Amino acid sequence: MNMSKAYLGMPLNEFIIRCQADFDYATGELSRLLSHIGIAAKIVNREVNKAGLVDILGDIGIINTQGEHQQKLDVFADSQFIQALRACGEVCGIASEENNEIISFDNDLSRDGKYIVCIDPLDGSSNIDVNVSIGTIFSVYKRISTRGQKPNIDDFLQPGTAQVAAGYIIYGSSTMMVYTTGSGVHGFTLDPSIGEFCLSHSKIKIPADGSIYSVNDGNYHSFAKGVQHFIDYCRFPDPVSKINLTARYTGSLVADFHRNMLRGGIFLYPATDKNINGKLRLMYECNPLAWIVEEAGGLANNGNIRIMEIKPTSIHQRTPLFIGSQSLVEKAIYFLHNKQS
Ligand code: AHM
Ligand code: MG
Repeated sequence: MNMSKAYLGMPLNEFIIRCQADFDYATGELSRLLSHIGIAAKIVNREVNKAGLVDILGDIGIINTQGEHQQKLDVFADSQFIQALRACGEVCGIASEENNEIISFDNDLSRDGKYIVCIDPLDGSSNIDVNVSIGTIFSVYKRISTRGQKPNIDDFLQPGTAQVAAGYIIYGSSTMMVYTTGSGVHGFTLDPSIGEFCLSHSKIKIPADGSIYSVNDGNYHSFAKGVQHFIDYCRFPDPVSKINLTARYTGSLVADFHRNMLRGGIFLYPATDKNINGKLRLMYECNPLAWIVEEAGGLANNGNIRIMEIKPTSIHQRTPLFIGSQSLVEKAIYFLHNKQS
């Protein structure tokens, strides 16, 4: 199907249905699942937008599985996505950043569901209370276990290469949903006047090169030497090629990633003394963005292998991440391996 500019402005649900034939198994189940994610995203967006007006900002006094304080909006977003995915009937279970264990949906319809979902319902928690963009990141896999039964951990511990859909929602100056099912990356902007996500960015491609680097510079001294050399390279213009990189870092992965996707750049969260495996979670932060960036022509690597080839051993595992424009990720990997002293 030619997903040309002719589809610009088309509502998400209609676009998903029109593109259904692009899936290997066009039965409508994945389409329904994505539509339900879109509905939950609109509800979360509504709460995010009025967050300063109602009592939904702040910390609820509970530490989540990652040892981080849960914010009220985190918990709200988590319950909205759980509710939407349970209601759609295509999903038998989910893994969420906000819950220690996998959640199995124990009703007849869901038990028969073909898919599992890994989700970070509200990423960028430190930015929730200060009005900086935040996001949702999700990844969809076909279950391995038999339909009709409860899902098990093996359904979740699949490598990113097995994803059948991946996406993110950015609650920013406008709200966007960006996703791929393996036939390009498509972006939909929420039109608040009609309450619909409408196609605004068709077949997104990340520039092969870029001028932005996004890293928490405060961690510089606890990065490996190779990473420090790469950052030095980014900081100081190359006198020959006159490359002049710009630093941009919000502390919200989705916002940093989205900007770099559109403008060209690299986001890195390497291992640090405190987080020896990096900070970001493989299953619901790195894998979905890795597939999106590769589908858009970029790269995602942990310093040694493609993010999507990592064989997961636990649902909340972390990994170093180097993601973005091809030339910059290749350059970072080169520095990692060749500039260790
Ligand atoms: P969260 O899932 O608790 O929000 O943490 C993930 C966030 C990412 O959005 C962001 O890239 C990173 O943590 C920022 O971490 P740091 O504050 O260490 O730079
Ligand atoms: Mg997160």
